[in-house]
Amino acid sequence: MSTPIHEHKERDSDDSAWYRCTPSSGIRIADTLDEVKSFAYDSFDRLDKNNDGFVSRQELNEVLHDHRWSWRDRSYVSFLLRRLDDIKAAYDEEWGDDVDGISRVDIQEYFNAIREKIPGPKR
Ligand SMILES: [Ca+2]
Repeated sequence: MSTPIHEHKERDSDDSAWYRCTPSSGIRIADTLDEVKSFAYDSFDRLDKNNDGFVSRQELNEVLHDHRWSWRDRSYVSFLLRRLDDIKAAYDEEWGDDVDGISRVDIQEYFNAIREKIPGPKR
């Protein structure tokens, strides 16, 4: 685990500055979404600390305040936290109402759906 050399202020990682930078560019927003999706997928096992198959609000909040994660990683986590309700509703697991968290399937369904709404070239 590396030691952060320079930390942005908490406000920066907790807010959507990087997202606001791309107000009109569908292509760049699409790239950002792809980055968040890749992060959520690649880091799922690390985010799901109790290995129940869901990344819960609490687990995301812990990462958000864990400075061993880079500010960029935490900005992705912040993105996921703000959209947690939307993401977990993307796919109905039969026990979905009981779990305040998102599964890999939720992530896949959510980003597939949101990607359809963004103008710009599809890959
Ligand atoms: Ca979990």
